[in-house]
Amino acid sequence: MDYSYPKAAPYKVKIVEPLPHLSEAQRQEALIQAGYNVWRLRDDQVFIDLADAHGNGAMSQAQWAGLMIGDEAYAGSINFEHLQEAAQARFGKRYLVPTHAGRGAEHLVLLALSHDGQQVVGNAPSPTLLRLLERYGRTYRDLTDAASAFPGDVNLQALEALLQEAAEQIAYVVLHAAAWVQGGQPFSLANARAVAELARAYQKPLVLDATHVFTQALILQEQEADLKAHSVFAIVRALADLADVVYLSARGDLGCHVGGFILTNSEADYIRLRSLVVVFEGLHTYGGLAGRDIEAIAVALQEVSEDELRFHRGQLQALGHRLRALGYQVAEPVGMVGLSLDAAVRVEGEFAAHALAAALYLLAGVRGGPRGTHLHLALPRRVYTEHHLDYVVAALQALQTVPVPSLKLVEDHPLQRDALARFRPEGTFEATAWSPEVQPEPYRIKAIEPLVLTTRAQREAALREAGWNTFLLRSQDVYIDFLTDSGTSAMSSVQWAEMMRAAETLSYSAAYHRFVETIQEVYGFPYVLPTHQGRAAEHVLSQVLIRPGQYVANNMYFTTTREHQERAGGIFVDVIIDEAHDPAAHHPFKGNMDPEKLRDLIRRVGPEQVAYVCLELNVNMAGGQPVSLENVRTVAQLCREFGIPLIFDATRAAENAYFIKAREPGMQDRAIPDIFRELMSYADGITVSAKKDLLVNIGGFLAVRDAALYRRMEQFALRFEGHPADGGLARRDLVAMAQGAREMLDVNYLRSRIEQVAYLAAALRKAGVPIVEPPGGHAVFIDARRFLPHLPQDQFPAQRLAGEIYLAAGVRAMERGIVSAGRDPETGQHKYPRLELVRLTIPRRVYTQRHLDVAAEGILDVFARREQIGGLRMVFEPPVLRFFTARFEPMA
Ligand code: P61
Repeated sequence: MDYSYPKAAPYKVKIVEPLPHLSEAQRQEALIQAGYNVWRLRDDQVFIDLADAHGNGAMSQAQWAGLMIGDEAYAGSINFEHLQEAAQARFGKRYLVPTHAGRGAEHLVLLALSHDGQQVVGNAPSPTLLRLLERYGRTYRDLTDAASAFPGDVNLQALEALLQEAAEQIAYVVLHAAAWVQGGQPFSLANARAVAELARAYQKPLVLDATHVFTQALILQEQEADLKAHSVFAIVRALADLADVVYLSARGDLGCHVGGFILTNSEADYIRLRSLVVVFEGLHTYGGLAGRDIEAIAVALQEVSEDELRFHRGQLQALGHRLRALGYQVAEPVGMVGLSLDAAVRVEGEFAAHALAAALYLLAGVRGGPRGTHLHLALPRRVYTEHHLDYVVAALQALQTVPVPSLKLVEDHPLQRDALARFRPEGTFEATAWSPEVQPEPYRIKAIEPLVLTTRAQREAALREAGWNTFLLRSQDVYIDFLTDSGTSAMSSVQWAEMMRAAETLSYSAAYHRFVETIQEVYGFPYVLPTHQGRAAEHVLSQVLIRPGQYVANNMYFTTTREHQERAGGIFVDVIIDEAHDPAAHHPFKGNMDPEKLRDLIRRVGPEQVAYVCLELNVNMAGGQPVSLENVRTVAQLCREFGIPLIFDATRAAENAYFIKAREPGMQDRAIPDIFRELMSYADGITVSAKKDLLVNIGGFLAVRDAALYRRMEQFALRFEGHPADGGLARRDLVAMAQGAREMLDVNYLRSRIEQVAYLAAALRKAGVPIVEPPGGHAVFIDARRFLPHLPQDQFPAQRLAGEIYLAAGVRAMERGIVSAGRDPETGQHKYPRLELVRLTIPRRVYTQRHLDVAAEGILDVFARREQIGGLRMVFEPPVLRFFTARFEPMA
């Protein structure tokens, strides 16, 4: 498949940041405090913030890593050298002067290149430059040719006339990539060339403000016929080559939070700039920036990607299009940084834009940026998802029927009226009690990880290399990774902050206590033993509780769970309801145990021969199917009746609790933590792989009610895991788990997680792809038996299908069928499970809806040519858990 890339974000989420949720009453209060000026709101009062994109982007993981390798030396740091190399490579200029921000660069250039009484000329300037000019008693001549096809062009006749008339009064000519009109507009390369020629003829330096030069180059590539074949970087270089001095704010296209720099090839200019930078900024090799920030800028320069620029631009254009369709007057063409709506169309009075912004905030918690007569909607880079933008559009739609009163100025700040003025409404902002249909993710993106796109030929080679086993693929060869939801979550900024705070000390550290106390509180068990992950907890539990020859009753099986039960000498028995084995059977709680099957087992072997009952919540192998609270009560009752311990595999218990709230009669009004606690109250002990529910990348634990049992487990774990106070984990992992245990019970988070799964399922179902119904909590399972009905099970249909999906779309899935089931230890034959499935597992908080669309499209591609797909032959088979490392070849 060839993507009309970038249909989906060319990155995935690495760190999320919780969004503040305020009630309408709280928003009303915040607005009053802010004098009805949304600029005066605190950002923790704003749900979705489109007021200003500058410096509000999400950095990449490599940039965050860069923050960690800041060389905090005063002079000549390694970070400075990195920045110099990166800037030289992009812009071809030799001398670099860092500055603390864009206005620092504007300031030094102004002082280096102009003197008293002189004028600066160019296209529409930044407000920061205008304020500086005013301070030095100098002026700006804005020669923007707004009527041109490129609204950032300079009017060449006007420039020539001015140079002819008063050359000595002109200090320099500046071109802003993103002229400050209509949300940032480009100039053409031809215009820049003509400006450069004029400047040269009159010996005036040409300065390029390159803050948005990469976006500008992208637009030129799209719109100038002779630039189509050129890369964005070649165009950037061509623009930079025209200029004597280049400067930028790193808060623009580079997506950094702070910083700027100036570049030149002129030694004389450099010497002038160097003697200014030490006065106003810092030393010439750090320019008022910490080494870490310099490093983040250097990384950004290296990482700039055309796909990302294109994706951001596409997001903005789509937003403009949708708002126009709603009847808003959106300035055309859409700007490089954002778009602007004419507020006068909706509201009366001089402060219409402020009034409209206040109404939008009150309605939906969305902040736009009122500037003059227009309301600007700027889109921070890589921060918001499609759902967030859907929500914004829905809010603006609802706003159209809300009456908006005019505002009256009650406190003026002439220098910065837009940002600082206070108002009083002439009328009332009425409460609307709007209930949006779109429920966006309750977090925004804090850090991203770039995605890798491959060609079909590369994927063919990679899959061959991996022996048609998706476990053996390198993640670098995978575009969208649906292998597992285990350890693949995006952690939150709060989890990271906790990790940084955790002290790595010996023995029962503060981190251990925080972890234990949180698990005690959330899960309600007095004794908690950390393990390095879930299977380690299963190892300990099985060894301590099972006497060889005893039975263990389970609801279906999980690979590692059964492995440990059998290694301990246990006899595995499946007592799940029959519906669970039928992918087409609809049952709201397909993970339920069949109490009759359980009772039969107990009757048959005797209660003392049942080591324990192991009840898995949101049964993984059945399709992520929940267990009802009612079923849990029944099973617990049975266990108590016969004195058999009841153990939960509580790995996905939070997600199970959500299904109970959503599906079980009488549960709709209960809070998730409440349901969760009741659920847990029926178990004598639990094993947990924290790599799922708890939103961490590593970790697990055991928790029990019985002190003596805990002692035995602790002794056993010491041998294999680590000190009982860390379970073989770093202390920081303990606090990340503790924080995750709180985040996992947030109903908004759970809803957005489980709706993602349902969304993918719906896309496949609509096209007729056979899936396990109803879709579960963590994955969509494709029924390979029905997808490839012509293949016998011993030709590994699910294994083949997982390979085909990877080939088609770069999407990695997992076989859950005959390969996973393994061989019968007695007969040595394949176990031939009834379910022959491919699992598309959705990591938590990592992908956006558009990624799911792209994945679905790839799967439909495979579905369309399913009849031509043949079987596989196993050419290598390891003795246990064979699915991890077995190898296959396509049959002739
Ligand atoms: C998974 F292919 N699950 O779903 P550990 N219980 C349950 C799990 O889902 C689980 C563990 C215990 C994985 C990882 C995985 O055959 C496989 O922390 C209900 O992974 O040790 C793990 O927890 C074990 C994938 C494990 C497999 C075994 O992707």
